[in-house]
Amino acid sequence: MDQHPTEAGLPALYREMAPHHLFPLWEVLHALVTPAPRSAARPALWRYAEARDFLLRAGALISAEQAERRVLILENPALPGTSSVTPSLYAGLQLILPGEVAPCHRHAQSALRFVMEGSGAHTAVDGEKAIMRPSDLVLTPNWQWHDHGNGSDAPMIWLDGLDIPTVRFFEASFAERLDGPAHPETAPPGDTALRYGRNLRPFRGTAAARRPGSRPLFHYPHAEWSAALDALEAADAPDPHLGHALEFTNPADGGPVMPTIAAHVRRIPAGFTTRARRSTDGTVFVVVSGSGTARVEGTEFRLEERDLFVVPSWHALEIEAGPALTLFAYSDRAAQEALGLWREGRS
Ligand code: GTQ
Repeated sequence: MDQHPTEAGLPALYREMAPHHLFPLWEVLHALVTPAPRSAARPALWRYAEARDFLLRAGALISAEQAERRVLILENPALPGTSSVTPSLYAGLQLILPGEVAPCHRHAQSALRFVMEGSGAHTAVDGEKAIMRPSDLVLTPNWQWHDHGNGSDAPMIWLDGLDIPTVRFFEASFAERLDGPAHPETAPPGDTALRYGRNLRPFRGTAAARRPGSRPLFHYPHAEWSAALDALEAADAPDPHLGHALEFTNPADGGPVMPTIAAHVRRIPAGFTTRARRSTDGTVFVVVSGSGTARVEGTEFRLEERDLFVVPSWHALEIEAGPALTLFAYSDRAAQEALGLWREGRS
């Protein structure tokens, strides 16, 4: 007896069901539940000098105030029209010219800033300025008021890393503008680091609770993280897959800097080549210093200082340093770990 029912009637059944918004899983199951990640994104590199040129041209045509945020989006070439660098993350280069202000707002999206160029402009978070220097990391966690200003005499450019596509996916976006360009000052610059930057957090119900106890810090200066990386390099052999790597943490819980975004720095010693490593968190990299080559699943990028590149989920990455390479990186690893999804593979 034939155990298999005839499949001849299926196309007709599909045609009849489709207007009722009903579809057969068995036709798509293996594309939905894949044995390993198949990223929709593609590896891509942006030369800083090229992007900077376009950004400065925009600076001559629109003010930071007019634009609200004068930013060029780094869009993944395989995700056109999505303003996404990976399916979950956004990247942009923001320019603030001397004397300009980017007005105060807050939103559900979490943001980090990594300074590419210039010194002395600020991001104010809930009314406290972080004075930004090259390669500093500054956070604006979700729903915290923030404005930017440039009191220096040179253009400031930083990388914006946000979870815009993640918030869009969850359909959870809220945003509002503050009346007036800037939040009133609530504390002098550096106040937060002095109070809570030494493994302390605000004690709830006291005057110290000006910052949220669960996420008190927002400024991770280059001087501090690079000293830590230097010490690590002097003391240890490099990890074969990562070189020397340190993650930025939230001192309140030792976890990633924000609920959706994790950030770290790496040092690949001169002449060292890392072994191939994959991870499920598509990652945006900035070349802080040095030069070398990144091989991303067959695509090769020559890396020069301040270039930016993206490695999609589960793409094997090998990095070869010429002179020692220092990299900054951010990804959605924080969200993936919270959801029990994050994995890596080392070969
Ligand atoms: O500085 O608040 O690149 O809200 C995109 C959205 C920057 C910001 C971006 C934003 C910001």
